[in-house]
Amino acid sequence: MDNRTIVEHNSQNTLSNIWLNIQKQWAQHWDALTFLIIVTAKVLYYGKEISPEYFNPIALQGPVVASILPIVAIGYLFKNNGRKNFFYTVNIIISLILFADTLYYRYFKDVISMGAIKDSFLLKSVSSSVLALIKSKDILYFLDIILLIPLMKIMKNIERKEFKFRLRFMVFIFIFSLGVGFNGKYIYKLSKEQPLLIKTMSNKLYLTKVLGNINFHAIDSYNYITNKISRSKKVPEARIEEVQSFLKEKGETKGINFAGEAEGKNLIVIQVEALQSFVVNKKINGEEITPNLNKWINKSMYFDNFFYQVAGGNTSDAEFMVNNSLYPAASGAAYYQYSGNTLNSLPKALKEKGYNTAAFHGYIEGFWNRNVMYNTEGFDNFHGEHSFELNDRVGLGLSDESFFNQSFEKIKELKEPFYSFMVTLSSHFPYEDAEGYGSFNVGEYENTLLGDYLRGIHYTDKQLGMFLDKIEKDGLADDSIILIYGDHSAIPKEYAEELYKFEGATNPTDLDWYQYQKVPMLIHFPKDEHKSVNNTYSGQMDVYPTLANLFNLPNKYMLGQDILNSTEDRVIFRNGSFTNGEIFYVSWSNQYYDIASGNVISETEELKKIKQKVLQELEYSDDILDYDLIKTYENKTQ
Ligand code: GP9
Ligand code: MN
Repeated sequence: MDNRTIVEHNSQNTLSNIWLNIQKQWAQHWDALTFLIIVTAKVLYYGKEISPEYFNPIALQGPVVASILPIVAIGYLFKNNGRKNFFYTVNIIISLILFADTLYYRYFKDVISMGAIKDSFLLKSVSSSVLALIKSKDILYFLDIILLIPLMKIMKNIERKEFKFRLRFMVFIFIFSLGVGFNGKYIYKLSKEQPLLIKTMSNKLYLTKVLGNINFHAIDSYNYITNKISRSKKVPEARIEEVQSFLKEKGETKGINFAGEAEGKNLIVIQVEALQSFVVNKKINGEEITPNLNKWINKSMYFDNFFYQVAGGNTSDAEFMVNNSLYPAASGAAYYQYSGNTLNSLPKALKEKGYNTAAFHGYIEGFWNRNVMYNTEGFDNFHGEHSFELNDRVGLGLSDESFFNQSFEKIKELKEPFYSFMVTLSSHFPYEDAEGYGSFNVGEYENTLLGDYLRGIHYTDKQLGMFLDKIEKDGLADDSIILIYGDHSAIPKEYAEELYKFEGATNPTDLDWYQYQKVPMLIHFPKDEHKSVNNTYSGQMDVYPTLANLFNLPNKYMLGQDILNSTEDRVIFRNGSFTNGEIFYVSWSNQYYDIASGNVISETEELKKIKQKVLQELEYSDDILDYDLIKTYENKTQ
């Protein structure tokens, strides 16, 4: 053999050695490898199904592989035969989950969560139309399961080494840590980019899009189980009674003003996205920002010291308070955390009186877990994105114009008396849809966030005005109580300077910040009766008790107060800040402000006591929700 032939021969040898080695390794780990490859492909395929327009296989690959690695690791705890069966079975389970999630997505544009499983009515609605939702391409989720059968037969004849448990355990530790480490990295990155997303689970679909289906279910199950565990401890009987007598005391102060005034009337509640008080009765270049709202304020009972009290659940917290008069969750969103609770919500109480109830919001049903929570709250119907024709888009989705027009038609179909709860969408942060909002000259505020907001809220005001005028013209306003309020802040704290400049506030303090956190609230009575301005310091927690008095509903489990019958100014915020109309306590700086002078004042014994009472009330609210106490109390009385 000459030298050249020797080199060729050697390299041929190395190549065939490598090839042999690959074959050996494949024979040894074929089940784990096929599982990893196939399941990754399926999860990615599902990702494309739910996000055809934004699907990014490269970005999603890392989180998906990382989420499968811990399962692969578990497989190595089994002996050869058991491992093969384990991977095959888990593959079937994951395929079924992906398939179910795909159908659920086609129906609800959301992912199945533990809450949705508990609230099985959601699954029922999907299963009733399941055939219509299946597409032939869905076979892709299951094709491999059939094709794997002959492969398993072939591989059965190829011998594999049986490793001792110690070695298998080491492999388990290695792969598991790898998976958890990478996963941790991805989840941490997301929690930095969107700090509240994982805690509030506001947008389950987005979470699934960026972390993959398996990670979503892992996080959702983790949240579900930890919540269950933390709430599984038995509440002492004494505490149950303490909270009950507190509630009783609150509920006993029955009002005489306007009592039962609205009984039998329809109720139309409109929650307006990011509507804040600082735009009311203001003009830019001689043009009113919210001419329609201003007009209706003059025809209604208007509350000009009304605050939003939302926390981590933002929009959904506003909905939660208005329909339940319980404080938002201490962390996360009540709409997600307490969706399995028994609640004594406004729609339920009205239902008891023979009302038909419906919620309207022209956006993805699963957002903020609405499709689960509206059922828990007892709404007969939820008209979400699916119920509307998406014929006009502004901002996040269906335009307020089209939303109001289509909702009007649906409301007219409702059997009276009814309660319709409407949540608008177009004036949503970052208010960038200048084209959709239409022309409104924001003058010197052009190219600022505030300017964009003013244009957005001007647009929404116009749509709101047209809707209200229609209701009036139609005669519906004569038989209805219309209540309108803003859900939360429009200008985030980072942009506070723009707001201060607009308001001409110099050297603003925390008190100023809070004073700009007011949102408009009005109650319109038929024939413009009771038009007035009420200056009581109040907030979203007080809507339900006020309506309870007007509609003669029982006030059993409410922590807010009836504004029309209370002389007490009182707003408690989730972070422990509060005001009684004279002083304002800011929890994050632990400072008290005198509202009249704007000065910081020192804590007195009396103020300290109020502060403690405030914290106690928040704790009571948490207990009611954490331990599902309304269910306990209701069971007791049965
Ligand atoms: C979308 C909407 C937005 O459904 O209600 O919620 P937000 O971001 O304002 O809390
Ligand atoms: Mn909102």
